[in-house]
Amino acid sequence: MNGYGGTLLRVNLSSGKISKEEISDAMKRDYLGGRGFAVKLLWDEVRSVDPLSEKNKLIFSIGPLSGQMLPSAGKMVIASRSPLTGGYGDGNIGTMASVHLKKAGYDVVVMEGKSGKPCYVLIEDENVQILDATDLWGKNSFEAQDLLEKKHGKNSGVLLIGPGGENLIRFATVMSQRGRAGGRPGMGAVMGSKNLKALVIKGTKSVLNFDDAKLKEMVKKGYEEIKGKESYEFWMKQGTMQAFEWANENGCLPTFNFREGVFEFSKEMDGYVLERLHTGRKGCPMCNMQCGHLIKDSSDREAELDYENIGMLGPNIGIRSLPQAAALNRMADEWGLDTISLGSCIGFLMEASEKGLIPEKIEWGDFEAAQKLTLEIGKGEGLGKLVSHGVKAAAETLGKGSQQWAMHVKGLEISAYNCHACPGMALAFGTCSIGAHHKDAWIISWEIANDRFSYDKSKVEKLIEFQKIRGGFFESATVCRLPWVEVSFGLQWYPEYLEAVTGEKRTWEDLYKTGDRVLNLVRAYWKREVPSFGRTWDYPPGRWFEETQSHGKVKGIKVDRAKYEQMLSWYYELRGWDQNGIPRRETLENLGLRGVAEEIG
Ligand code: PTT
Ligand code: SF4
Repeated sequence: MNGYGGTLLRVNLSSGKISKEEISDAMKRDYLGGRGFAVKLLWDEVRSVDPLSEKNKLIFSIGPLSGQMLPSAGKMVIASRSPLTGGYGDGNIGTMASVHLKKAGYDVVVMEGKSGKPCYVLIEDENVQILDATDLWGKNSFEAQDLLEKKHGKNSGVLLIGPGGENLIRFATVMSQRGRAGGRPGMGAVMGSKNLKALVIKGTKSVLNFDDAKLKEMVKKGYEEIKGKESYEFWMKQGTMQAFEWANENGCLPTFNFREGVFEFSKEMDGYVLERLHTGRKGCPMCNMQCGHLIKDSSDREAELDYENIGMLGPNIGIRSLPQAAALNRMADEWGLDTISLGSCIGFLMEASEKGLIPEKIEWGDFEAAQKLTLEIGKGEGLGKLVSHGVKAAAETLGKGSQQWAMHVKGLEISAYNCHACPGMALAFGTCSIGAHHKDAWIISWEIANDRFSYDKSKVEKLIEFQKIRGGFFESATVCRLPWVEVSFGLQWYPEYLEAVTGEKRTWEDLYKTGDRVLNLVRAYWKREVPSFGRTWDYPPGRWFEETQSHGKVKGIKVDRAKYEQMLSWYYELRGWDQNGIPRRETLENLGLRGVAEEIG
């Protein structure tokens, strides 16, 4: 099938063996790419392994649209069995490595085993080498990127870890291009456990598409459509930071470890402040709506901002200065730590201190303390050790009721949306494939604009529709979803792009079915790998059920547990899962997953 590199590359870091396999058309048709390829490989090859042992595998995969010259297509999925959650984990990173991987002729790289010493892998088309990385080990992700670019060229695709990944911090991410991060559920730690500092890719071949002329014409129209959208201008000014003011107004801005949803000082650090401090913009390849906004942080260093980062490293820990939150963001990028989990861990420690559960005094908003904690977390030392496995594990260690306000689902810390008064988004976090991430369904903006307080079945149906598009399609086609989400770029373009690239005609109904296959296989993977997995894993933390915010427009409101239960039951019914949340045999069989049904049956 056209549009793919067509080859899976396997690198065994224990034995040094490098091998290549053809990817079948059936695999391409059934799983599309990215997340689809990753979960199929994990299902087939990674069972009952310690996520940080050499038996785990780390998968880098792209889809038919990734790396192509079309809107926002420079994305790549990085997946593995997660050391943070124990289940399926992945992330989606924007990187030149996506373009180079496609041009080198590969769709998937599977990293296996463990190198005896620090190494990096260099892929130059057919030529693949495992090289010494002793001099890179211990370097932060900016320094190591500089050194690798110096050696292999400024335009090479580089994926790498910072010291957080080397130190096996369970929410370490993979980094690229000084500020792109991917793989929230500890993909950086898996990379570190293999002694793999980096992957450098240089591809020079052209991609064989089915109809390049048609693709070119449609792509031109696509880019024009994006630029012509009403919301484009404002997006270019604030990017994802436009959500800051909106979240605050609607009581969703995570504040003081998600205790509140309105931050008194939000005007000191929202998107308009960003506009005033703006020094430049960065982004992923092929994108004409780049969202990486740069400012000078409190140490006068350049930092790339996003709403999630600032929400979690600002109000969530009581910090009221944008340059200070940016400095923590920059530290997280250097250390290769996920900003969302980092903000949640610091918030957890601040609350523990306030409640007298730990002897250390750490005040909300104490920037120096937050910097110190970030370093300790990156090293896994001092108080950082308590949270280096995430807030779920920290609360299990600490006890004393802290489980109620350890803000995670399935062990993954919650992205920056407080849901005391957003039951649909609470369910989206509850049922996301990798734990509490907004990537599979950001229903919150629809929910607030439509019927915020309802617990109707129609809301559950809407949630599933979002999951099919976002978690199903975008993660497997492996292109950025933000053109659609943020400027309403037409979804109808994607089947057309796919046809021009692969030569296969697919409707959105077909793509939904592919997405369902992928999401059901992810669910089956959780069931197989985590013995206690079931309904109880699909609940957000007690804080949203038992506590309310003290001020703002949703003051006094909390998620109604009985109604959440009802929504969850409808969700399972609509998905074709039993009431313990496990896919039914006929659901799996209808998706061509009979063998999977037999294994988890
Ligand atoms: C993503 C998660 C997000 S989602 C953000 S900000 W966001 C955080 N960014 C981090 C960062 O930066 N540094 C850091 N050390 N940790 C970080 N952790 C957080 O990671 C990201 C963009 C964004 S910005 C979003 S919404 C969209 N996410 C997409 C997605 O998931 N799928 C998809 N097909 N397209 C997407 N487009 C957008 O990509 P994870 P990136 Mg990301 C500094 O990684 O694990 O998926 O978690 O990759 O290149 O940085 O792009 O307001
Ligand atoms: Fe990357 Fe942002 Fe563009 Fe998406 S919108 S491709 S995340 S720069």
